[in-house]
Amino acid sequence: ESAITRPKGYNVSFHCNPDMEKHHFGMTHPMKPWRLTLSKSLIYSYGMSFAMDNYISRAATYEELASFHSTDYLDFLGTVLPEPVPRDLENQNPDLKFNLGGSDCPLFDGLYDYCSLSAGGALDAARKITSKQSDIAIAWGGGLHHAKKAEASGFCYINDIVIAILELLRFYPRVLYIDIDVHHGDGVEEAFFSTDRVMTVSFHKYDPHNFFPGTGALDDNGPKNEHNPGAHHAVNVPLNDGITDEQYDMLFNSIIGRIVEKFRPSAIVLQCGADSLAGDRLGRFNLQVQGHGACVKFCKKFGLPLILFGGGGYTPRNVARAWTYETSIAVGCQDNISPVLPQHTPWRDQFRQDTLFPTLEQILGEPRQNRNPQKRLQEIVQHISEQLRFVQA
Ligand code: ZL4
Ligand code: CA
Ligand code: ZN
Repeated sequence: ESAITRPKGYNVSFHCNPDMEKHHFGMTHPMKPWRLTLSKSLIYSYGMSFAMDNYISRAATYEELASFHSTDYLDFLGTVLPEPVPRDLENQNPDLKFNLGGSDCPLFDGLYDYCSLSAGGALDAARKITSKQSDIAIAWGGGLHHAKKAEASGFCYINDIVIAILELLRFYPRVLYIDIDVHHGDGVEEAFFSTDRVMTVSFHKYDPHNFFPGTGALDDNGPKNEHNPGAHHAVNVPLNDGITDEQYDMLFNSIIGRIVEKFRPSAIVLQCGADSLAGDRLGRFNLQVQGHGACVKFCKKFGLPLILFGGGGYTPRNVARAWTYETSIAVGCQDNISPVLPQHTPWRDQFRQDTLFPTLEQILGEPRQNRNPQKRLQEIVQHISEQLRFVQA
């Protein structure tokens, strides 16, 4: 831990709020805000807080939420109350208003506070970037990419990412959004579908009938009308079960490398959903902490203003490992931290193994079968290269 010092020549800020982490979606719901507490405790155990500017994020105001969301939706979100007897089975709610109250997006105590704290952290991160007080801003409580203008979806109620990007667009001509959550970043894609100032790129498991949300095909690239400025500005990387670190790294580097060259973004927003890790309760990939973190390393290399958001991640011990490693990459101490978890880490037994980098065998026993033939990955890169011929900075 003594090896952790402030990065030279740049600033990293870290945005969180313990009040957000105490909320509960329900006993057996996969989304556990407590994973943020576990992540933070590992990050602090490594001494990384001394290398960053640490902020308790505030709640976003109604007006800030309304920069993207409809006031009808916000007014309803602000007044609905959880039912006295929680209902779990989906078919028992015939008409959900704004998709609120089903099993994916339940109504729980303090829901509005939870949402405004997530968005507040994302906005604080964006403002540290635009005021040039930070070069990299981290908000692991953000990244809720499925929320729509007037609809909750897939555990997401308020789209903190869209709100943060709208803030960046007040200062920067072009923003690149990259999403490595195992699910398609549909809410962010839709929000910026008709503009050429935001390019959205999502890597995800794609199986239209069997995996949520079912969108994000390779040829879903924005409005089909060539006169719409958003045409060609949505990039989708549909993947299958079992993709490995090596394959993901090859894809990520060649696709993001080409995009940065062509689109010339002024800032990058990276959604680091940790459900793309091996062993995730909802995920299907074979990514390790190293492979997930390699995406953060690659993005940092461009030296552009960078925001790191969280997102999915349903096996809390692995979420905490990934976001800890990625925080270390942001501050540049990744080669100085011990791969053995610090002795004094709170809840150390939660981690099962005492390493930051468990092997696939340790995580899964038997790794998931890889259903991504190399030839298909080459076709994906080829399609995207051709798509980028239509993109100009
Ligand atoms: C659960 O155990 O695929 C919710 C959701 C609640 C508690 C008990 C209720 C049992 C898995 C998921 C009934 C659950 C039925 N509980 C859920 C089409 C579906 C309708 C809802 O990472 N049922 C919907 C959403 C996805 C669907 C993924 C990812 C978010 C993010 C960013 C969102 N929805 C089928 C499923 C459980 C539950 C167990 C669940 N829901 C798994 N996948 C979904 O991208 C944060
Ligand atoms: Ca994704
Ligand atoms: Zn996800």
